[in-house]
Amino acid sequence: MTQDLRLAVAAELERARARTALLTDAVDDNDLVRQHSPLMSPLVWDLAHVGNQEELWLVRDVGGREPVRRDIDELYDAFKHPRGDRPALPLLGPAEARAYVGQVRDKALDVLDRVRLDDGPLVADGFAFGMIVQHEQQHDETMLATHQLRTGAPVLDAVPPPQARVELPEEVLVPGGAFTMGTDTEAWALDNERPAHTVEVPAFFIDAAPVTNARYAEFIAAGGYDDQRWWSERGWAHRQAAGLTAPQHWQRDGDGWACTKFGRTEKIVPDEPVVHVCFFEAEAFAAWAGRRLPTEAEWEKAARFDPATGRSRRFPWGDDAPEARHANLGQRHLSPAPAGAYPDGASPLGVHQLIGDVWEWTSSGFHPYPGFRVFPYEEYSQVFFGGDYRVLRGGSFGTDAAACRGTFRNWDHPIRRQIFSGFRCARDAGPELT
Ligand code: AVJ
Ligand code: FE
Repeated sequence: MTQDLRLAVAAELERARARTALLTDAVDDNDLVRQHSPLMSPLVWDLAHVGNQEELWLVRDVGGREPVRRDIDELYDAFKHPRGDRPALPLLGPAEARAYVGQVRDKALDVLDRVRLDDGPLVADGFAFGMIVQHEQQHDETMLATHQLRTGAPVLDAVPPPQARVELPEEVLVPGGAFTMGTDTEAWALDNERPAHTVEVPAFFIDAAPVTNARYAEFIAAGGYDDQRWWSERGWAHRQAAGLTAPQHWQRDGDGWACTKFGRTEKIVPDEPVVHVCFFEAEAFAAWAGRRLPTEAEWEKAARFDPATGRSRRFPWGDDAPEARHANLGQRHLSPAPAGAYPDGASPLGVHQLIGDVWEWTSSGFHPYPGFRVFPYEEYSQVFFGGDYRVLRGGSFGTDAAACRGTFRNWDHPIRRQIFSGFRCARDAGPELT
């Protein structure tokens, strides 16, 4: 590894830690150890878990060093204790957890200084460090979702997202034909994004932007939540059992709607993407609108396919790393941005806001690509393949650029909506356009 790469890795580790500190220093100790929802860990668990993963991979595995704490691995193993049980565990307290992650970080930086970065696939291109950066950023997004579920006075601040700058068409035609899905060249891509492979995708139309609050409110006003026709069998059963009537965090406000964002209640912004809907709600909206959700392959083709060259790009706008003008990422804003706010991030075909704003539900389950190889551990992806999950793509306003790219795959249960989840619709183009 070159000195430049070492410096870049250290900067990414530091950036992730600054965000972790912001999310955990914003609340008092009582709020750190409390459970804000049975779906979430106490924030203090995420904090020490981030340090424990860093210790396991960077300090012990890459560095070959002695454990910082050999007694706590089990407490912070996500597979040993479901989130709902974590508050009752003998967890490190706030001060202990902060001291622990600091000690681990000091050792990890020392390992980074001394490691030979050409010493095998785990460290090639700084992969193990990149994996740990992404892991911390993913937990930071999870902690941000916990903040959204927290009650009480607001503690997070951010400037509002940019306004719409362009008018968008309803939908865009993506021509039929083969494209390259997944990657062999993205240095920090996780195992489930590999390998690159060719997929035949017939022509389809896809929304130019995610479905907005205004459109979603029309679905509600049209009685969409009470009309079984639009819902799958499982979706309807869940709608009934959970009593769903609107996205999470929405409340009636006169004859309109308000929503609460991180402790502040405001009128819904009509042209912002709808957020906090589950897969079943997305599916029902699409059926009501005479559309369907895109498959994962369709989403990735819309995001990466360059019709001029036939090649797949890293991002909709090209191969350059995300900048603030491209996409609403990284918790710079505490909200998705209105449709048309990021013309610089559009794909060559004119599909907007694929990256950032809201995670987008696709109709696809979570499966390995042909030729998949576990790397470096089964518990990241392999154990989830074929489970009751749907793939989400593109990242949200709470996703950091380090954990977001055109190939990045997220997944969750179809009933979940505490994540920053929205969607866009698609439809078949028909043979005459293929
Ligand atoms: C890929 C976002 C589903 O948060 O459960 C964090 C990422 N894996 N620690 C999750 C992850 C292990 C994962 N998701
Ligand atoms: Fe984790």
